Amino acid sequence: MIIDLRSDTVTLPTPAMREAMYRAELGDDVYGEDPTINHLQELAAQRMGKEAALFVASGTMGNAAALLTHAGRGQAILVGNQSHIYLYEAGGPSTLGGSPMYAIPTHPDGMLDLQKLEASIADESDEHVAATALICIENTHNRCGGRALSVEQVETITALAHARGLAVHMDGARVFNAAIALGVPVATLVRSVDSVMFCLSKGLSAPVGSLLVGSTEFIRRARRARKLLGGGMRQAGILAAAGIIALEQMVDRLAEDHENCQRLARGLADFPQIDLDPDHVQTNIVSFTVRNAQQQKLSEAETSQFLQKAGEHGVLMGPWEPGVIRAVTHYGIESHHIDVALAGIRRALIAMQF
Ligand code: TLP
Repeated sequence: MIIDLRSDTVTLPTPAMREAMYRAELGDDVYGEDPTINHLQELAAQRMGKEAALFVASGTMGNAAALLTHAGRGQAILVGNQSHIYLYEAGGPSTLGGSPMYAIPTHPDGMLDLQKLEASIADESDEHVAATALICIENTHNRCGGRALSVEQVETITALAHARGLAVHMDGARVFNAAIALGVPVATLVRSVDSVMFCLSKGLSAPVGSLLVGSTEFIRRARRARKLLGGGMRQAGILAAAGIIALEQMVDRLAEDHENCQRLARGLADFPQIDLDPDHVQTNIVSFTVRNAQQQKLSEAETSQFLQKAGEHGVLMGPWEPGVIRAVTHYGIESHHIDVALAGIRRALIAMQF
C-alpha cells in the first residue's frame, strides 16, 4: 500500500463527482451558455459572500487572471516572499502583465511583516518607483505549514491597503481549510478582500478547476484576462459538475484531514531525528526538519535519498528545501493510514542510519 502525502492535489474524484460529471448539462461557456458552470459560479459567489465568480482551469490561472485585472502594466504588486504566487507561478504577473512583484518578508504564521509592507507601498508622486496597485495574501499559507490567517490578521492588511487606495487579492487555494480551522464562515474570512481564488482540486477532491471570486465588475474584466491566458473553455461544465459536488459535499470533511495531520505531526515529533512543533500545525499540512546522525539538517542529496527510502517503505512526501519536508493529509487518507505512514517513516529513518 502506498500512502501518498505529497499533496492534496493527488486526490481523485469521488463516485458522486463521476456520476455528476456523466450527467452534467453542458453548453459553450465562452458564450456563457454552460448551465453547470453558471450554477457553480453562482454557488461559489454565494459561499464567499461576493457578487460574482469565474471558473478557471487552475489556481495558477485564477491568481494570474486576478493580478492582471487588479494591476496594469508598470503597476507594482506586493507579495509575500514565501508565497505561491511569488515562488511557484512562473512569474506570471510580471512576465505577462508587466507588473513588478516586490517580496515582503513573511512571519512563520503566514502574516506579512506590516512594517515592511507599509514601507514598500509606493505612490505615483515619485517618478522613480512603480506605483503600487495590489497586495496579495495567502490563506492557508502553504510554505508556512498550512497556517491559517485569522479574520483579524486579514483585516489588518485590508484596512492598511484600502486606506492607501490599494486592492487585496487572497490566494485562498485552501481557504476552506482556513475557515474550518478557525471555526468561522468562509464568507467572514474573505469579506474584506477585493478578490479571492480558491481551488476545487486540492482537499475538495475535484479533478480540475478553481474559482476566482469578487465584484461583478471585477469578474467581468477578469473574464478577458482568462481569455488572454487561454482559459476560455467550452463544455467545461463536465468539470464544473465535480466542483459543485466538491462545494456541497467535501467542505466539512476537511476537519478530518486536520485531525489526521495533527496525529501525524505528533507522531513525527516523537522521532529524535525530526524537529517540529505540533502546535504549529493547524490544517492539513505539516512541514518538518530532518537531521542526520551528526544532528545536522539533511543535505539535498540526503533529503532525496530519505524521500526515496520512505517511498520504498510505502510513504510518499515532498521536499521544501534540503532537510525540510512537507506531508499533506487529504481525502483518501484515513486515520489508520497515519499509523502505517509513521511506521514507514520510522523504517526509512532507521534504514538511512540517521
Ligand atoms: N500548490 C501545489 C504546488 O504547486 C506547491 C501544492 O502541491 O501545494 N496557491 C497555493 C497556495 C497553492 O498551494 C497552489 C498549488 C496554487 C496556488 C496553484 O494551484 P494549481 O496547482 O491549481 O495551479
